[in-house]
Formats: sequence, structure tokens, C-alpha cells
Amino acid sequence: MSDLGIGKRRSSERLSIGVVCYRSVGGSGIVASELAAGLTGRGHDVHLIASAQPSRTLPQHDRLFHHEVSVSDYPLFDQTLYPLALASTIVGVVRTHGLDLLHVHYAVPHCASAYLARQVLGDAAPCLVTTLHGTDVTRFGADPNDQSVTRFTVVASDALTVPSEFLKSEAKRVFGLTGEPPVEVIANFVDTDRFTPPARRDPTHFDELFRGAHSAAEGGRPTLFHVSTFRPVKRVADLISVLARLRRHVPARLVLVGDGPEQPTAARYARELGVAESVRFLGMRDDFADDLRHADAFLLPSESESFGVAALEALSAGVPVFGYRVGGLPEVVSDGVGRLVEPFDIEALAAAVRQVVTDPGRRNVLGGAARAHALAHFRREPALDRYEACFRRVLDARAGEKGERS
Ligand code: GMT
Repeated sequence: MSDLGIGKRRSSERLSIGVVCYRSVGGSGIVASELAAGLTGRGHDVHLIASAQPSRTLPQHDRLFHHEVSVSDYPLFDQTLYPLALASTIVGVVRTHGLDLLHVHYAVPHCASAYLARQVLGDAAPCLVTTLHGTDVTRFGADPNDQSVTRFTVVASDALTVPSEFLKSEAKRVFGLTGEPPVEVIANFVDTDRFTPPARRDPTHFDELFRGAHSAAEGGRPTLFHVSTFRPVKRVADLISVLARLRRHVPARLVLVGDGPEQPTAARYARELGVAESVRFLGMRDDFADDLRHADAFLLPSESESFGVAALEALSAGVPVFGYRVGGLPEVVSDGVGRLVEPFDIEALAAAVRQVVTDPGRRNVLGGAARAHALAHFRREPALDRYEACFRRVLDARAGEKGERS
């Protein structure tokens, strides 16, 4: 742990940062992992704490340390003790490696675990920055059963960040935030080197995947793409409805990446609507960038999204994005890089997608604008600057308090 001393920290000072996140393909885990990689690249020591190695594959770095939360099993327990195990892991990491600051992603139950760990650590406790991501506010923050504990542990953070203005106003409303801790919008970012448009888009790229399913005349395109955790909030059945509507006019196909509770529903619905042969589920995988960049359109018809990392990755790959005008999605997908329609107007969504995928010239204009939009507004380095500045503000305030006490 670096010696805080009294007064301001130098902006070049190397920090020791603990990052707590979920390992799943969900956006919060991706943002946390990419952030961890970026911070190590800037010379900080980062201790990534999760139940397993995060799904986003990261380059090895001698400043990046992985700590797995191992949850005890005992016949008495009929529920997982993850929150307790996480608190113990945090305490262990701080005692062994020293941390200046803990950055937790997704409040539930991470803020409660961090709160407990800080109580145990007393004066050695690191500062705490929490990034709220979405349903931790809109679902758990708003649920009367969970609200009091969630709120109590969220407001114990030294600072809060959110990925969109939408989530900032939701967090303020739901948790009744009035200024302390401060809430800062730091938009999610994308690795624009990993998600790039191809040198030349190959309209036959997906033909192998659909081999045998279609007549030769159907080879080529258009191909729709989707990536998600297949939770009910993602409305994956709408993807199938859009595909079925599209196929009345064009031989469209749909490729889905990810897994979750709604996957069987989507597969069944595809069979019911007679489009199963035109749908491919690729499952949970992290190596989809090479496929995504050849898609004609990316669909994210969610009920709600505080941001939509998957949509941003598509934009960065030069793929136009389509969905509903909900939550923070309009802060990511502006006109000219795709289309958001009124929630939950499937006809309008299908019509918007059809207009673009049947007009290669228009699709390419939107794709070019999508890539430019991602480069202009969502690159990683400016976001890292914002996080670093937030961390240093919090650490300076702590150093100031210690100075006043001594
Ligand atoms: O809040 C969630 O549902 C989970 C979370 C996740 O881990 O995927 O998703 C949220 O955080 C992402 C990263 O900031 C955002 O891109 C997603 O829009 C957001 N999901 C929702 O708001 C439903």
C-alpha cells in the first residue's frame, strides 16, 4: 500500500487497487475487467477479485493479480455464502497486499461485502468507490425487501459512478441521494482495437454456420447479431419475432452469443414461428468479435438498459444497432448509427431493421458512422482518466481527513 501521508497525492503515484466484479459475460464484468487491464497498463497494481477468472480474456500483466472468492460448502447452508466469502477475500487481499482503494462493480451484494470488510479492517480499510450498473439500482434498489440494506451499504461508499445520465437520475431517486457520496457519470468504454470493422465485410462469412439450412439462393445475407445474458430483461423472444417478420421479405438469419434463463424460450419460440433453421445459438463465448464485425445489424431489444455495452461493442465493430428507446440506450445509440424505436413496437423494430439490411449502401454509411461514434465518444483512455481522477479525489479527501485528525 502506498503511504498516504498528509496532503495531496502526486498524480503519477502508483496505486494499489482492488476491483470486485462478477465474472459473467454481463457488461459490468466486462467493464471491470477492461478497466483492470487499462489501469495495470498505467502502472497501477490491480487485484481483480471475483468468483472465478472473468470471462473477458485479458492479456497477462505482472501488475494484474487474480483472487478467486472461494465459497465454503457445509451441509447446514442451503444458500451460498458468497457475500461473506467475498468480504473475507477482500480482508485477506488488503492484509496480504495492501490496497489504497477498492472499486466494486454492481452494488449487490458487493457493497455489503465491502462494508463488512472495511469494518473488520478498521484504520487499514481502503477507500471505496462503487460503480452502479443497472438492476442493482432499478431492481434491488427499488425492491422494498432489499432497499434498506442496499441503500445503507451503497451510501457508505466514498464515491459512486454510473455509466449514464439515466442511471444517475434513477440512483438519486431510488436511493434518495442528495450530494454525499457524489455520483459521477463515467460512460462505459470499448476496446476499439478489439472491436474493429473488417478491412472488407464478407457477406458470405456466416454461410458455413448455416450450411445445410438454406438453399444456395439464401447464402450471403442479411445476418442479425445479438449478445446477452439471456435474462428476461433482454426480451430475446422479440429477436425471434423480428426475424420472423423480416423473413416474410428477405432471407434473414440470426446469430446469438451468450446464455441464460431465456435461451430455451427463445429456441422454442423459433421452432413455433418456423424460423429455427435460420437461428444459431453460439453459447457463452468471448471470441465473437470476428463474427460480429461481419453482421448486417446488431439487435438489443431490451426492456431496460442503463447503458448497453454489447451495443457499444457492435458500434465499434462498425455494425448498426437497433432496439427500443429505453433507459440509457439513447445515450449510446444516437440517430445515424442505428435506430431506436418506441418500446416495445416489434413491427417498427422489424421495419427499421429491414430498411437498413436490404440496402447495403445505407448499411455501410450507418456502419461507418457507428465506428466513428465509438471512436469519438467511447474510447478507453478518456474513461481511464476519469476513473483515475475520481480515485485520486477520494484518496486526497481521505488524506485530508487524516491530516485534520493528526
Ligand atoms: O444490471 C444488470 O442487469 C447487470 C449488468 C451486467 O452485469 O451486465 O448490466 C448493466 O450494466 C452494464 C454495464 O454497465 C450495462 O451495459 C447494462 O445496460 C446494465 N443492464 C441493465 O441496466 C439492465
